[in-house]
Amino acid sequence: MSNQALIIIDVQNDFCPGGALAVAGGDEIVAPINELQDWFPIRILTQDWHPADHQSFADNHEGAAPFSMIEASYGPQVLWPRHCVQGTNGAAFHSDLRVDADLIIRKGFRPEIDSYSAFFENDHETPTGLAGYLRERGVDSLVMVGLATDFCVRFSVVDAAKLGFDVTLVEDCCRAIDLDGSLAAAIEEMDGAGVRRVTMAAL
Ligand code: VGL
Ligand code: ZN
Repeated sequence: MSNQALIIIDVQNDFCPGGALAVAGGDEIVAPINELQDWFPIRILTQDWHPADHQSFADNHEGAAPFSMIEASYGPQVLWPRHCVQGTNGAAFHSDLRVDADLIIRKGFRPEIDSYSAFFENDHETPTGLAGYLRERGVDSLVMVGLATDFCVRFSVVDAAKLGFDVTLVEDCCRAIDLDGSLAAAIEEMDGAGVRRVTMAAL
């Protein structure tokens, strides 16, 4: 189907076991995602891509613990362990991931603002350009997978639905961080936004 695209969120070393912000089982989704890539002519990868002085890093805030919260100019922001620093091995895609997508969209490169969503930065108004790219290519239906279900995947699928795309989340091709109930909140929000949640077998 030419109007459908597969969006693969942040399948990077730092989100896989052994990485700086490891998501349990993050590496388990690589093989199924590669299989899924055979089914879609249009594939897009996202890559979390932070400068060393990024404000989402706990170690850029004196005395702040990883996973604590700050109030950023655009609202609450989790302080993460330093991860996905531009050009490092941690920011690289998992070495087994098939990387021949049409587009790689990098996000989180502005020091003062985090970007979970593939569509908007965390102020919910600065666009990444992805929506325009998809529209110009005539894409209206998205199948989305990746890491982490309750952060970058959540914000990406919800934004996609709000932008009017038909959105399907393949849940067994995602893994979650699950910080303070964030997975349950993510599922509730995705359901409310009209996102279809399926397994790969049901696709
Ligand atoms: C992510 C936290 C910080 C993600 C990225 O890809 O879900 N989570 N940066
Ligand atoms: Zn990040």
